[in-house]
Amino acid sequence: MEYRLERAVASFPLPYNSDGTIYREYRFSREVRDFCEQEALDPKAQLRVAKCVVVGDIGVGKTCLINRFGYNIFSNNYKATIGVDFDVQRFKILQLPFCLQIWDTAGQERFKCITSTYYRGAHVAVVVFDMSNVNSLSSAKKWVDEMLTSNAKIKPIVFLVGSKKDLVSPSVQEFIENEAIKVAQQLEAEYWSVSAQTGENIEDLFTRIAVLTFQEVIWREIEAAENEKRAADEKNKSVINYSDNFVRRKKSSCFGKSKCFSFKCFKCFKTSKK
Ligand SMILES: Nc1nc2c(ncn2[C@@H]2O[C@H](COP(=O)(O)OP(=O)(O)O)[C@@H](O)[C@H]2O)c(=O)[nH]1
Ligand SMILES: [Mg+2]
Repeated sequence: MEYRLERAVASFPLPYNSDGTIYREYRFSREVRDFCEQEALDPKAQLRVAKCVVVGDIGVGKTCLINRFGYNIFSNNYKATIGVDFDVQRFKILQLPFCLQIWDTAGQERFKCITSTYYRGAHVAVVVFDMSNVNSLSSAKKWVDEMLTSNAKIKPIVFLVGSKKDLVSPSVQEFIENEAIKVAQQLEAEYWSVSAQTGENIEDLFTRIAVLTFQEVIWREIEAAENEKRAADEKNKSVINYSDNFVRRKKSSCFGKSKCFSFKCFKCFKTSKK
């Protein structure tokens, strides 16, 4: 069993198929790079952790996928439940440490639905189907719908993953991929074909998941910082307006000249109202 401490991501990972994605950037944006550069200099910078949930029909290969990525192992004899809720994998992206919490269902999908606690706060969802069983692809929409109703606040990034690529011939693969890409487009998801048995595309898939999720987390922080700045600017502006008014009103004062009842005069207006 292999355990890797941290994966340093050197370059922006590409999608599996450019038609099967809605995420079309091919590099980190300048704002994200600048923000991360500043954060990397800050010794008190927080550790960023994102939640990744894995869903799909029973037996499609979710647990094998997670174990191949996390520990580089594959076994035909997994129990349905692995006993822990999630696994943590560490990355270093743009010089910042980043953790992906990868949640396995622990057998709940047996009952065709998963509790909302599982989905709560998920940044990314991996919807798995079995390329050797086309029926499991038709369940993908159901899993996405269930997740969105349970976790409606912010829509997570969605990956549609065809597993067991090693079991299908090239012609079946082509057919399934065309179908799956159409489904991915409907679901606004990104499509990948992988095999946990051979390990094909597993590292690339999770690196892509980590980078897109990291970028999303950073964008949310940039937005929050901008909103905070805007609110502070608004507050300052209202203080300035208030003091402006005061100066204007002060200027129209008669400075206590006798018998002044001018409504324009700040002091006398107050006096005449008494
Ligand atoms: N040939 C092949 N079999 C796989 C692959 N991934 C999973 N399996 C098999 O599919 C079965 C179900 O896998 P599992 O990960 O337990 O499915 P889960 O119920 O979705 O977690 C097991 O017998 C695995 O050995 C794969 O990539 N290739
Ligand atoms: Mg499982």
